[in-house]
Amino acid sequence: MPDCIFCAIAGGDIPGRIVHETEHSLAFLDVNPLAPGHTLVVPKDHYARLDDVPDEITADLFRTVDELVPRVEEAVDADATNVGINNGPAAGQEVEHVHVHIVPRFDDDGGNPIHAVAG
Ligand code: IU
Repeated sequence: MPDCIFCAIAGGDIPGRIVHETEHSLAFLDVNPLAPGHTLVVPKDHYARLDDVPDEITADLFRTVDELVPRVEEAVDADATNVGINNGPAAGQEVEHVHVHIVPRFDDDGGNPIHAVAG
């Protein structure tokens, strides 16, 4: 999709700090992290909303998230993670390319729930 920043990262047209890749999914560090290790997992192809994503790619996306959560926690010595999607502009989605946030959390970071994950 022209003018989509995550398509540009997935296509290698602009650099991203990529941490993992599968056939359908790409994981990279958020440029404006809410916490050290804040990672985004996206389908390589452009879909604006979660219900636009074909089932096979949704499965790959969430399998990738599931695999990455413990690795992200270990990498930054986190105690927990918030995992979330802002699905649609009214929910705070700023980049119109589906992305799952993995936000590391720490015992001493206040423990506030993240109701809307925003960068
Ligand atoms: P949101 O769920 O659409 O609100 O989150 C978008 C995220 O994408 C946000 O955390 C930004 O910091 C992040 N991001 C990025 O990592 N790289 C970019 O070039 C842009 C946004 I634009």
